[in-house]
Order: sequence, then C-alpha cells, then structure tokens
Amino acid sequence: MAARPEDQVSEAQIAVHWREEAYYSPPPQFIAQANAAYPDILERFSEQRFPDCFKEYADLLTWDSYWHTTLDTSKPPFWKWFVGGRLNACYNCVDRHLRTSRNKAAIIWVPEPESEDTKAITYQELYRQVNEFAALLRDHCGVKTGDRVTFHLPMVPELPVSMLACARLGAIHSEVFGGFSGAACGGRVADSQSHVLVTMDGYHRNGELVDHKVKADEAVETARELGHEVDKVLVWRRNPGSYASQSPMVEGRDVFVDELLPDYRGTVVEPVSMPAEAPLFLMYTSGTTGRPKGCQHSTGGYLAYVAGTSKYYQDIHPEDTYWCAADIGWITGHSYIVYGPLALGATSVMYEGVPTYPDAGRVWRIAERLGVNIFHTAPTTIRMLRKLGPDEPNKYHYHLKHMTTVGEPIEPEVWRWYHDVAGKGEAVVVDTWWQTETGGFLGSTLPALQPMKPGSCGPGVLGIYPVIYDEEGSEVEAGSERAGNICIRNPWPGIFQTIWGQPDRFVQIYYQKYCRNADSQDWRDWPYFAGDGATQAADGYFRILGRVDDVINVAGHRLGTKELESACLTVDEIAEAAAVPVMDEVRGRAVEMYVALKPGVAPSKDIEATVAEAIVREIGKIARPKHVWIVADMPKTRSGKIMRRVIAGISNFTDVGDVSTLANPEIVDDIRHRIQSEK
Ligand code: 6R9
Repeated sequence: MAARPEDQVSEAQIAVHWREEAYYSPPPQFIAQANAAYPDILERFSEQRFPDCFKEYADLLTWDSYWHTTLDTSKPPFWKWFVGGRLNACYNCVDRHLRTSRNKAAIIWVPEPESEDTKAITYQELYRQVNEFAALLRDHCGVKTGDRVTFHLPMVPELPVSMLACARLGAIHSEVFGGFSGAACGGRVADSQSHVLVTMDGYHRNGELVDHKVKADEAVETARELGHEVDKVLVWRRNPGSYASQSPMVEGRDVFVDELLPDYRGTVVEPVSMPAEAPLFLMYTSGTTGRPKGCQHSTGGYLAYVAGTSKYYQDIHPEDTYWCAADIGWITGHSYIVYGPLALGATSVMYEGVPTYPDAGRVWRIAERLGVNIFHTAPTTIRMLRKLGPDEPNKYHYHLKHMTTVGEPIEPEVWRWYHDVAGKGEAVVVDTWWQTETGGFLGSTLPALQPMKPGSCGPGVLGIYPVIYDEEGSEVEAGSERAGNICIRNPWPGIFQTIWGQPDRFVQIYYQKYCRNADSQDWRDWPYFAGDGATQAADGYFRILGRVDDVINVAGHRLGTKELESACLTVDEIAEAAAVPVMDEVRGRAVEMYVALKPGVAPSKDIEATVAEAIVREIGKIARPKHVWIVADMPKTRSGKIMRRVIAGISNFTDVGDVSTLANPEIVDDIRHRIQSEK
C-alpha cells in the first residue's frame, strides 16, 4: 500500500490523546491461582525462542499426527504453521473431553425472555447434537470436506453446534453476523460460493421476536443477482414446532432442521483428520474497497493460538464459569466463546438479546445467577452500562476474578468504572487489542505478571513482537509520544492465511507497505501491517488510536467507508457520498454521511431518511448513520477525489489541515457553517 492517500479518512486522526500513566496491580488472590503466574513464561516466549515457543500452544491440542515443521516460510507471506500435522477441530473441542467431562456443561445459554429457562448443554449432549447435524449436512445437503457453508445465525446454541458440525466434516464455515442485512449476507454467500445457507426463523432481541428467515430469502436473491445459486436453506426454529417468520418455505430449497434431525438420531460421524493448514472458517470483515474480505483461518495454527491465549490471557481453569458476552458473529465470539474455551474443555456462557434489556441490571443478574467469574465484553457495552445503570453492579452478588475488554480503545474513566464498580475492585482487567485477521490477541497485559494501565492495551502478548513504523518505514521509538502505524514483526499461528479468493489483495493490504524485500523468505522482511495508529510509552505499553485506513469502528464493528457510500448511491437522488467517523459518547465512534444530490434535486428530510434506510437495508442496523448531511458539493482534490479527511475534520471540529490545494476550497467554510449552525 502506498503512503496514506489524501482522500482516505482515518479514525486515528480524531482520536483523543489521553495521557494516563497510573498502574494497577493484579489482586494477590488472582496471582495465586493464575495459569501464568511465574515470569519464566516470558522467557519461554522470548524472541530467541521463536517460532518453537508456539509448540507450547500446539501441545494443548490432541493431534492425529505431529507436524514436522513448526513454521514454513518458503512462500511469504503465506506462512504455514505445524506443517505435516493433522487434527480435527471438533474432536479437540468436543470428543476428547468426554472421557473426563462428559456431564460437564460445555455451553450455558441464557435466552432473552427472563421467564424462559437457561439451558446447559453438556459435552455429551453437544457431542450428540454436533454429530447429528454433521450427518444431516453430509447426507441431506451433500456437504463435503472443503465445501463452504454460510450461517446467518443469531446467538443461539445451534450456532456453535453448526460450526462444530462443519469442523467435524472438514467443511469451512462462514458465519455472517445475525444483525447484518440479507443483502450483506447474500454478498458473502456468493463470495464464498456456499451452496448451503443455515439460518433460524427468528430470535429475541430487545423485547421483540425478530423475523430472521426473511433475510435468508433476500440473501439467496442477492447471491443469485451475483450469479451464484444456493441449493439448500436449512432453517433452525427458535421454538421447534412453531414458526416465527412470515417468510414462506420454498419447496425443495428450504427445510426445517428439527423435522429432519430425527432421521439422524444417534448417528455418529467420524471426525475428518485435517492437515493443520486446512482452512477452518472464513470470517468476513470490511476493507478499504466495497468488497468484504473473507479472512481465512487455519485449523491447527488458529486452534492452538486461541487455546493458548484463552489459557494464559483469559486465565480459564476447568472450574471457572466463563462468559464472553460478545456475538459469535464476530471473531471475538469464534475465538473466545467457541474455539478457545471449548478446546480447553471449559464452560462457556452465551446469551441471547442485549445487555440492557429488560434493564441495565441484566448482565450482573446473569453473573450472579450463574456464578460467572470471568467476564469479557467491549467498551461500547461498558459505556452503555455505566450510563444506564451506574450503580446496578452493587445490587448483585457476584465475584469476578478476571475481566476483559476488546474491540475499541477504552477511555481511562470508563476503564475505572469497569474495574472499580463492575469488577468491585476484585478483578484483574485486561485490555486486549487484536483483529478479525489475527485470530487471537496481539496486545494485552499478562494478567498476573504485568500491571494494568487504563487506556493502554499493554505490550505485545507472548510470542508477538509489535513495532511502530512511520510512513517511511522508520521505527518510532517507545516513549517518543509520536503516533505511527503499529505492525507485528513476526508471524504467529493465529494469523489468517489469506483473503478468500484474493491472494494478491492479501499481500497488498497487509504486507506490501513495509515489506523490505519481496524476494526474501525471511519472515523478518515481512512485518504485518495492522491498519491501526498507535503510540508506545516508555514502559513498552501500546495505546491504540484507531484505524488509519477507510474503516470506521462503530461500537466495535468494522464498517468500510466504501460499503457505506455505495449503499447511499443506491438512492436515486444521490450523486456523491462520503462516510466519516465522528466521536460518540457511547459507541466510541459513529458514522456521519455527507451526500451531494444530483442536479435539479431539492434537499429534503425525506432524502436524508431514505439514505439512512438504504444503509440499513444494504448493511444492517448497526451501520445506521448518526446524521445524514446534504451538502452542495464535496471538498475535492484537483483529480476529483473526495477529501474525506477534510470532512472528518469539519465534522469533529478538529484541524482540517491545508485546504488551499483543493479544487474547491470555498466549500470547506460552506460545510463548516452548515454543521456549526445545526450541531
Ligand atoms: C477483535 C476485534 C479490529 C479493530 C482493530 C482496532 C480495534 C480492537 C482494540 C481495538 C483499541 C483494543 N480494536 N481491539 N482498539 N483497543 N483493545 O475487535 O476485531 O472487529 O476485526 O476489529 O478494532 O482498530 O484494528 P475486529
């Protein structure tokens, strides 16, 4: 990637630079029981021990045959881990725990209506369900090893069951976040060439029973427009026997899973022994162009990495009740609700609905009732709970030993509420920085060994060696207060393998910018470019400032400016559109859309509303803009590129920089007056 183009918008540009240098120590009770309690672990993962240090993570798994090469770098940057090794991810997450933990809860599911019973699914029960669904996928749908299967499932136990069933067959699952629109799902179905789509009729959220199956129909339609046919739509029912959707079942295409499953009762499907480098799943994320990127994760390296980081960073022990309150539709849920905890044989809690319905005490009530002692969530949830129910935690009797935050920068004052009030001052807090692409954590404190510093994620995690480069590729020194692009110097087992079907784009986006020698097979010449701005303090701790590319992180969800803009352009009246990030008290950042109308079209509130609706239709509710501004024109370069960075500056009342080289500098003041009078 070339130096940042002028027309790119950057979250780091609007980041608030807090200077927080206070340290917090982990409570002694935590240290006494921690999985990583002795500093020798830092030695075991020192740079001199790379890449063999990661064998320690791989040894947490059960292998059908061992690898002969820990890291193969012969085709950079397509790294291969544990080459020659074979294993099955489902076997590792389910079967192997039966011997000791058959009757232990693997998953505890809390449905949204509080009147509905919480469900505990034992490892034995999970084994049965996964086998039966795997048999159905194989025998009814013809799913084979290597096929892709798309899920558009909400937070129900059927989602991990479906994931593990695919893993059992060696099929590649691709879960699309349930809140995404049918159109967004269809685009991903077509990109991954999935012939089977797994969905659910409906689910509970915020007091409503949401009709979800209708989105599957849209998804199939969108995929068809893109030239791809879906053969089968498998519909789980939220309440077997009754149907929660208005959408008609399509003869020959749609089937109710609960009607077919009895045919497979008791069927056992042999787990397929997969090469370590076989893809386990795809997870789509937004990029700098309209086309989402299907991040392809491996079986052996990924599973080893999430098992290892779950053990040392989440500090999961067999007796813990661990709750990661993320959605499985995001990488956090894949790695730290399903694969990491289950690989360790832990009990993983998942819930339906939202943290604030029926009230802001819900989360703490669940923690009390289930005896949750490890809790994982995102700053956006913490901000919301702090705003809506600042004293709620005091009303409930629960004791957390460990809390995590992930997904966005957390402000020091929000961190303190999380630590002091939500955690009652008893828990260690880890701020984990990482990405869909990276499979697992990149930056965090090792909870018993490294003190916490609010607002900083900490140093690189075990075996990860981050560095900050400036635009020219020179290292930015720790303690210099200068911001730059955070990169990772070395490969690690959890790193994604490629962008599905777009290997050139993979190299270009993540490695080209700082590659020192394209002919080199030495990993040292291929730093990973994360796309985040960061600073590093003198103590080595990193502070993440936000994305430096055209990605806006709203409430921890990545949205591409190009996706938002092309959604706007589906509205007839719109000639041009620009999406920019603005600071938001609860969601961290929000999106504002700037649109210019086609000649002769008069501005109106109706058009603003239509634009917002178009975005919800094309992407999903999470992308709904905070504001749609209709402007006379966009600030543009002489070559006609929209200067989003200038608009973001105006919108956030920050410096817009030198605008004298614009083709239309007068528009800057014009837009500024407009915004200032209305904001
Ligand atoms: C796991 C996940 C990745 C982007 C990432 C960065 C931001 C994630 C963060 C954080 C500050 C943290 N991010 N964790 N920023 N502090 N602890 O969130 O993946 O959805 O792909 O988002 O989120 O900007 O580049 P993903």
